Amino acid sequence: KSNRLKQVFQKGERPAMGFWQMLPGANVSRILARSGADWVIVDCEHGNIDDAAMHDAVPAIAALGASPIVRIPDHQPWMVKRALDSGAHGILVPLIRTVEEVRKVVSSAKFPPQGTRGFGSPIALQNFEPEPTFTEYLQQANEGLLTMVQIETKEALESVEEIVLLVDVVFIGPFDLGNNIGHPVINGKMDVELDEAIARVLRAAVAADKKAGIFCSSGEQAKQPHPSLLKRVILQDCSNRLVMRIPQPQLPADIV
Ligand code: 3PY
Repeated sequence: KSNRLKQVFQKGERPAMGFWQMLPGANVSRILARSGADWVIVDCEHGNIDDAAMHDAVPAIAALGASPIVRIPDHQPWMVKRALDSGAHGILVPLIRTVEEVRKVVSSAKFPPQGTRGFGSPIALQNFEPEPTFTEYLQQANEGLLTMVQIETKEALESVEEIVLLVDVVFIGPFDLGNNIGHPVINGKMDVELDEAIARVLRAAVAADKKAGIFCSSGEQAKQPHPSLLKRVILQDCSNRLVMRIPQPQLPADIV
């Protein structure tokens, strides 16, 4: 199926918006995918979603035209493989620390010669329309899949200018990033050090002409202009329904 998130990125006319699925069930996926989201994150890191539930959620989302993106629990190659074999249009990788980890993730997401991904699942192949030949599939999968890593550790922040060159999207986890640099989000408020850390991620994305994204905790938050992210970030409707916006990286003049 076409990768809607990638298309929104390619057009570049507006931020992409998505929801966060933390509860299992294909009907939960359908409700989220139907609500106009460009993408739905199937959260296998913190959500109550195991491997079988992921395999139910991903095709349900894709069938409704949104992009299923799996947040894998860790950066292990076998987790990348299982998420992509389920038909995900991309992966979101949490708690990245080093450039080497990112290289490994990207390599595990691509078939040879670009990477080291193993082939075996007919499911992912059938997700492409029209169904490609085997050779076409390998090429389309390598070109089409989105690699997204979270910048939410001190180490990743310090290497973000290098990391961003390797992936499609750098995605800020403000809660973990705040905790890991010693400036946690308190009552929804970010202090100046966290704000500057976020701005650094955006600067890196702008310089590399890549996409950046961030998680927001409320609809209100997404509507408010953020000193670093301008207006469009991510929002949460209620505890289990999050809307996320991946902005065109843009910086206010006083930060550039
Ligand atoms: C964070 O804010 O740390 C996240 O990863 C959002 O889930």
